[in-house]
Amino acid sequence: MMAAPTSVVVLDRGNNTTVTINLHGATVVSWRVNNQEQLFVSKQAQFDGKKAIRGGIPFVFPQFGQWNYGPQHGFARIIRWTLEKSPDRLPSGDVEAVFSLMDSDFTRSMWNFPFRLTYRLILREKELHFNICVYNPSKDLTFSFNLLLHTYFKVPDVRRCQITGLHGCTFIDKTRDSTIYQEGRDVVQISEWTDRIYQNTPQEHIITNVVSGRKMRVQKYNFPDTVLWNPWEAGAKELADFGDDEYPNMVCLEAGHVSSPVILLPGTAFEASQILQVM
Ligand code: TA6
Repeated sequence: MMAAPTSVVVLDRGNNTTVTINLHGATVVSWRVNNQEQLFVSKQAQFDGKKAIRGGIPFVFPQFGQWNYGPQHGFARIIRWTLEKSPDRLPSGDVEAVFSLMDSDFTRSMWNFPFRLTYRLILREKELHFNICVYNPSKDLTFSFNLLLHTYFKVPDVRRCQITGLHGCTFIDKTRDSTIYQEGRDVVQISEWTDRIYQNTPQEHIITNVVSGRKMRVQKYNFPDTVLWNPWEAGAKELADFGDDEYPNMVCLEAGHVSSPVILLPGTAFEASQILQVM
């Protein structure tokens, strides 16, 4: 009896510092720093290989949000990726692995373009690095896409988190008919249903009061936008794969290129990266 192909890849740096990736959507489903989990995954998350995993870091491509051609947030987070390079310890002691996704009959049935996605993760002592490359192998087709890392941070109580790096930015408020406002606060706190696409945000955000009372630094490159989301009480109840009582224990702060699409000419590549650091 052939063993089922593995769907889970673990990078182990030692000292109980690990990152676990489910090949379904190349979804990071766990990041433990000295045995402390940094990411939120719903107790009701589905791992049936059909829908996106509710939590961790779903990979959003080629569409952010509603899409006439396919599922919300695109197809990358609901298809199986390839482990391109198995976990490998670098001279620095860090551990890296590379995942890839390319077009298929399934993807072309929704979005008729060839593409090559490579997704490199590097696990450092208290940091997780993400390097993404989107390549257009076509000779004559230009395509456009959104790209976003839909990160669910685990927090003891979202109402006690403070988020910096949004002051002065315009944002699309999806809780208020997608009207555009400007953020007047130096420090943003969440005390209600929040679903905002902040535009042209700084490269760095800090979230206070994540797990163990620590801070999380988020640094992003070529991700001009930052999405902030918490479904709150009513929204949690509407999500079948999200516990009614789980909303206080998560905050999504998502680095992305979503306000405007990336336009990729034939034979060219787009690169973006993110660094998460426990402070
Ligand atoms: O990133 C915020 C958001 O776009 C919200 O509007 C909410 O829909 C969330 O994504 C989760 O979307 P999902 O398709 O994973 O249920």
